[in-house]
Amino acid sequence: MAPLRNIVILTGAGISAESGIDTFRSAGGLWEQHKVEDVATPEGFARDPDLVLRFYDMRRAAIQTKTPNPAHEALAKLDGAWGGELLIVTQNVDDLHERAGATRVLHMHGEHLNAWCAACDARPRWTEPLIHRPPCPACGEPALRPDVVWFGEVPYEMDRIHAALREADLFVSIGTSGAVYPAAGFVRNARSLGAQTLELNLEASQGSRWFDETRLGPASEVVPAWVDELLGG
Ligand code: BV8
Repeated sequence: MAPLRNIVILTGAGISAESGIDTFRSAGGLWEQHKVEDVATPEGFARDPDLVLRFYDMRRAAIQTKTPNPAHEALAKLDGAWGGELLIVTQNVDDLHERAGATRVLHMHGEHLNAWCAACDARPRWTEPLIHRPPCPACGEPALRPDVVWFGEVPYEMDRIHAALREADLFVSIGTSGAVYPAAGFVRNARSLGAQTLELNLEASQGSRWFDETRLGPASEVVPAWVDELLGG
């Protein structure tokens, strides 16, 4: 087996669950409280922008009260120690990977702590509410929206993701249900390109059959154990 040098890690809401951030599809999860088409689509935003801005204002405020958990910390440790290529591709819009110290992180669905100006395309760092339509710091227009990828919109940096998948010896998926594309298709891309595939999740996911190995358990336990194993701890 080729020496293991290049790793791509896909993370989802499950890695932040133990930090107290709601997942989407679990009981009482975000999609039970809100209709996806109303709060996470461009059409929903056009129909009722206040509903959408309040939804993201609530989540943006909430993540700033949360802290990274041992799963985020373990990936940050791996990021600091791994000499080969490593890319953490997260579907999450929280900043817990970075707050744990990880640097090789790509937010394919955007970030809560950025706003996006529909008038001048600026993406200012943003920690405050958007409901009262604050002016864009770059152009002054009251045209800021959450810098997140809604359903029907193209995810960010797909070329960089596919380039990393092409080089990957190992593809690892952590805390995701495999319900949302194109992220849910990465395991099959990686597999067809010859990578080993490993899933770390609380329960089997919609894509479990595509993985060479699945380890079940809470991320705060299975991720540190896997990282220590990899680093030969
Ligand atoms: C696009 C940002 C074109 C906003 C999000 C093909 C087939 C069918 C449909 C489609 C298709 N292609 C496209 C679609 C349409 C759509 C889609 O996939 N629909 C689904 C619902 C069928 N996709 C799109 O619209 C995408 N855009 O396709 O553009 C294109 C494509 C490619 C190239 C060019 C153009 C855009 C999708 C992005 C939407 N935005 N988020 C926001 O956050 O509000 S998606 C959002 O939901 C998240 O980012 C994430 O991606 C998804 C939620 O999934 P998970 O993170 O997995 O969370 P979930 O709750 O589902 O599961 C949690 C898991 O964790 C569970 O398995 C659980 O067991 C586990 N867990 C829980 N606790 C723990 C744990 N694991 C470990 N430890 C624990 N403690």
